[in-house]
Amino acid sequence: MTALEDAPVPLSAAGNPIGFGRMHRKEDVRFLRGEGNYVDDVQLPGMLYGAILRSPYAHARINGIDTSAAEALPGVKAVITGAVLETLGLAWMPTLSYDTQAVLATDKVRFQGQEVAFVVAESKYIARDALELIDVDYEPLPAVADAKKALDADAPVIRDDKEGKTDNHIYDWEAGNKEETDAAFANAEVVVTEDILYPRVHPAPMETCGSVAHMDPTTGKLKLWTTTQAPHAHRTVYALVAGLPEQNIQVISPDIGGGFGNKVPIYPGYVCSIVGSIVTGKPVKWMEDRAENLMSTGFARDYHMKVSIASTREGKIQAVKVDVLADHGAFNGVAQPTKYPAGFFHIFTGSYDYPAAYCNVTAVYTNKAPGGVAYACSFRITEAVYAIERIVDCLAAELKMDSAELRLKNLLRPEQFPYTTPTGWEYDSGDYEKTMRVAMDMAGYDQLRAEQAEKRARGEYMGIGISFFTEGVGAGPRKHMDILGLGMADGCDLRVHPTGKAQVRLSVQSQGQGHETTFAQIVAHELGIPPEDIEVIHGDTDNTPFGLGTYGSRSTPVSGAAAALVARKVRDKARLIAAAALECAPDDLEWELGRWYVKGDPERGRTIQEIAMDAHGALELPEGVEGHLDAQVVYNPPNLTYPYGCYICVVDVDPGTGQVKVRRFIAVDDCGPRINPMIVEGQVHGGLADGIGMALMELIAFDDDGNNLGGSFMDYLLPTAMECPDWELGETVTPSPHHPIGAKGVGESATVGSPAAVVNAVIDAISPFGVRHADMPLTPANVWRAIQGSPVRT
Ligand code: PCD
Repeated sequence: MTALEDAPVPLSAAGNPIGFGRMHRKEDVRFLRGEGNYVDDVQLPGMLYGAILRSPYAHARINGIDTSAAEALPGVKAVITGAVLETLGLAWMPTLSYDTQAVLATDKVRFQGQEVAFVVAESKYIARDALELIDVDYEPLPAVADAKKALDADAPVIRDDKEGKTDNHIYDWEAGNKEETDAAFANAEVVVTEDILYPRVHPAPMETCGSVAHMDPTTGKLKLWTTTQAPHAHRTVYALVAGLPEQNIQVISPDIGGGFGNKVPIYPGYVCSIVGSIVTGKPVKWMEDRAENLMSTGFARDYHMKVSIASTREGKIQAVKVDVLADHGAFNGVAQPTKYPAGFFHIFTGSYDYPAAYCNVTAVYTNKAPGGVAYACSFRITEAVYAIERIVDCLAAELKMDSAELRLKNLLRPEQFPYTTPTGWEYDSGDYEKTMRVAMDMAGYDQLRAEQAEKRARGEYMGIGISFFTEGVGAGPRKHMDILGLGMADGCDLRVHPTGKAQVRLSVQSQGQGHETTFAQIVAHELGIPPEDIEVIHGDTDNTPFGLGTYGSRSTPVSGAAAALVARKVRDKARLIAAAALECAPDDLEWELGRWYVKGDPERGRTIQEIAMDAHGALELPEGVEGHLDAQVVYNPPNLTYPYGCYICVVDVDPGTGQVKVRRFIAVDDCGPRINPMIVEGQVHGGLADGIGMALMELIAFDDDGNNLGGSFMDYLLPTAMECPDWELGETVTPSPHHPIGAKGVGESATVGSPAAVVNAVIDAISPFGVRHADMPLTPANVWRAIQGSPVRT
């Protein structure tokens, strides 16, 4: 399959690769001109505007809500409360993890920023003014914001709405073999244990969440434009929850200004806009602002991990175990396959070869916003990679061994693939050492270490951090994976028009990653139709086949496979039609890109465009071949794909201020063949910036009363170009053996792999002060405190 990359790809008349290659993004024609069409751009005649009243308290009983003054404000059309929703059976909704979540609070508020009432008015300003006229009688209750206190006997019970619930425990879950792991630890020469926090962070997409709902009172059809990464799954959930007939619901996900997992859940605001439209008979738009997005929509991580590693004195790893306390906030709103309540966390064994591993995860409710979404992470793999890559560095420090040498000693070897991990994953393919050597060569690893030694002697603190990660992306095989009972297979339809131009309909939704380009390239690669002649249609449930949506980097592994296979189906049909036109047997035909021709007589052939016309024209088609040139498939992946990579980060730390400067970042990714290398590099750039943000500055903190201290971009810091070095990217290409084009997902790789490299580099820099670990974010204050010997531990 490497040959794919090497083979020269013919160019179309427009200069685009007819197949894989660096094609400019089709969608940029509108994005770069500011002409994208986002939910907030939707304008409908008679449209009204919604706004949400949110709780100022993290925990309080609601004794009453007086909406009369708000209702009396001119321009207000409706004020909806939990009590109103109760009459419709909609005060509570299911989460994607089989929990329940309040749409509008009825009994209590359980986190600061929780939805309490929804105003519908003629303008968004009137709607916001009306919020101030709603009088809620709150009775404040003690709050628990610290997961470690959530299971204390005297902790307030948050979910007393659940019958018989007397504590804040959600679930216990385990993976791996406890006995074997304990035995390995009991006999180990070296054991290192560290408490490692992956703090709560937020996906913070550029576009916040929102929706426009229009329930047509005449036809009974609900049209919902909404910021969703999973339009089909959302439609089914609305049908199930609200009892609306599914064929009467059309979910449209237009251009989405970034998702990063934030737009996978169904939020109360979406439901309120629907109810608002039902109540008023008019379209209702609801768009949250930045503070609302940061305070109430799906957060990520919040994993308190106790990680232990056992090894020989020579550095051969023997076992790893992890104890996790997972903070889920007030409602368990995680979106992930049902069978795995802790997501894919049990991939924490990483990229190394050892026989025993075990983890157990205990999840708790706290008075914080719900979520636990897979922010640029295939269901908790970011936490897993961080745990193993941090503890391997701690082990290197303990053994006084170079961290690259320790990794090289333990990496899985190419002949071990397909490799089954001690916790049950089957890695499909990999040549890890090769990738690591490429990264080390690009970095000039030995010179960097020499430079570091020289600088240390002068009292300068330079650090080198490595992270080697393996991800499992492309959820997932139906036998193992569903969300709310919906299997994770994806449909794809392809229609070639009489003139040879095509439309491909996807079940997945793009939120910026370039599907309109890359899926056209996949079809071009299989059929030889120029990518500019192929329109990619997505994000509208009335016009696309069913599928579970875009997250966990699943589009290329699942829908990308579906697109390749549907094109191959069309190619097979085209062969039968070409044979009829050429008056020969299908077996006598040979394929070259864009054309079937007669074996041994290459002049005699039909191009795919000619075949398309034949398929719609007067040509007499063979027995059993229907007219037209189209096909559809539903693809159920046999396994996940396992992209991987090696990242090396170089930092300089100012010990006087704790300031970290990321000087270099080398990222070598292996995601199999790259459909569009330029898009892949863009994906990696974005993820690396994310990683710097999480490692060095992003944090949603809470005070003891549950007040959110990260509710604006003044407090919740995002990285800018100033904090990012010039990324140095490399690649190796190891195809997935089970994917039709060998491609693995890559959209989240850099976010998953980079935080550990940055933190490892910072700790390496300040290790002369005796520091072995400090928690993210490594802000100047936290680094300074770590240097002083009292790292901040949350
Ligand atoms: N690719 C290529 N090649 C290969 C792979 C891939 O070319 N081999 C490309 C494709 O096609 C696309 C991209 O790249 O275009 C990506 O891919 P993937 O990996 O498959 O992924 P998807 O599914 O598509 O996507 C998703 C992701 C995610 S998941 C996230 S977070 C993020 C990423 O994506 N997000 C975002 N990226 C991005 N970008 C942008 N711009 N925006 C956004 O939002 Mo999650 O779970 O949701 O959390």
